[in-house]
Amino acid sequence: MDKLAKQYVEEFMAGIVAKNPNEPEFHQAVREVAESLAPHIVSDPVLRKMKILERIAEPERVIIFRVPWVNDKGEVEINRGYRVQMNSAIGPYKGGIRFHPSVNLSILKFLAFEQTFKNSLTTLPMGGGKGGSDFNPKGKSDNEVMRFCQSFVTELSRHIGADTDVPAGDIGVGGREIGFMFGQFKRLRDEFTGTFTGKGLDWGGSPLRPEATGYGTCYFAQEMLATRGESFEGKRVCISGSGNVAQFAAKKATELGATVVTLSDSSGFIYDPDGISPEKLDYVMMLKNVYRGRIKEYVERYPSAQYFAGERPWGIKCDIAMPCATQNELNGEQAQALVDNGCFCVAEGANMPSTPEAIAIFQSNKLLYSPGKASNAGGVATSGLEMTQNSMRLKWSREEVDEKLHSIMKNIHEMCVKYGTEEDGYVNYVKGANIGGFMKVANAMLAHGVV
Ligand code: NDP
Ligand code: 2IT
Repeated sequence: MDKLAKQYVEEFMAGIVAKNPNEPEFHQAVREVAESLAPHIVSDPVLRKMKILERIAEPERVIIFRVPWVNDKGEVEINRGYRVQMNSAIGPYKGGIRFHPSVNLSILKFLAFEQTFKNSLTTLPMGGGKGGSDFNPKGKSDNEVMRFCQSFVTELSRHIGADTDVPAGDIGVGGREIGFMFGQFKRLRDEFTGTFTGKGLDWGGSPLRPEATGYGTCYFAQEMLATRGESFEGKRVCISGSGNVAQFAAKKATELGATVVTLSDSSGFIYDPDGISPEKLDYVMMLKNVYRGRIKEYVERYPSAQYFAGERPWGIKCDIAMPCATQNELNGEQAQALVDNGCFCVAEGANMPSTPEAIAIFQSNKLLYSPGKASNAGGVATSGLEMTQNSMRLKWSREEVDEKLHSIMKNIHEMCVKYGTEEDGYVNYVKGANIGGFMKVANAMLAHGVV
């Protein structure tokens, strides 16, 4: 980066940090984008004068609200609810809802910021948003989760709508929670519209939405691998997480001929040197989705596997790594361990799972490395397809949706190659995704005037 661009980044970030104190995840996400875009912005007087990036980094609206509910013991509990409506330049706010005790404004602002670029990359008309609560669904009964969701949506319903803001799932929010939220929303509004995505197949959901993030991440990885004449066939894959994204990434990677050897949760990871076969993965899905158990139970069922408490899977030898759990779950040291063990491709299923130090190591070693906003965009893209089906009041087949998802992931890859190819031919997918995602939003904002 030249001196002018560097100076722009530092001045811009000083403003962001001053205005948004104590929000490290938000600073991290914004800095990465600013570094990619700076050379472009300093050479474009219109972008600079119209303060496009400055405006993108300021949420259009943030809603914070009390979520009171009554637990099974009859006690009153109080959580905090949020919706960050980041950017609506190219479509209604769109993005998931996260229920996790760690949820705070910094995390939701980073996610909503990333979502704005990701949604633009899908080529579908969706703006960026994210919401959630510090509610912890772990150990809660279905009735408690329902009461919480009903209270959460009672307030959120004032701020969302099919043409305004369309929430979906994220960590701690899957089919069960979307069902409870949609049910309460429908009751309050007395309307049946596509205001949530990730709905059940019988009541407006899209085929393949549950699979879409994990499958899409594998489709994107396939495109990256193809640039080096490689594929998933015969490769060893380390996956972190064991939730929605991890499960379907494991399923597709296995279908494509790879051997998946790890899965994890926040307590530790399992290593199965024989590979997590389709039958074993069916067990994991039952364990996590129906019984809501812990991944360590895998080794009780399959004793040839090992469980490593309190550790992450990045020390296990693999060709391809797919972080699919949470932000900053892969640091510089772990990135170096992956590189030393011969890993040559990292496709992020989670949002911002690699720290800036880890990304620098992947890129300086010329790994195929894709940031979540490019490789995990299949989830929100299929949410966009769900919105389209809802508007048309019809349902496409699984095959039709899969074909569209596939072509969207290919398109995003092409966009990354177009904007991210460096002089030596190395594709910097971070730069490609940031510039590619920015262009459409910036052009729309320029057209709309100062709003
Ligand atoms: P789930 O709630 O289904 O699963 C989350 C998984 O990650 C669980 O295994 C969970 O373990 C683990 N995890 C969560 N928090 C932490 C933590 N702090 N440290 C270690 N492990 C953790 O969520 P998803 O699979 O939907 O989401 C995973 C990632 O993918 C997130 O980054 C999300 O933003 C991103 N994403 C999700 C999309 C979707 O469509 N669902 C779309 C695009 C991105 P435990 O059970 O112990 O908490
Ligand atoms: O991070 C994400 O892209 C999601 N959690 C999915 C958002 C969506 O609206 O489907």
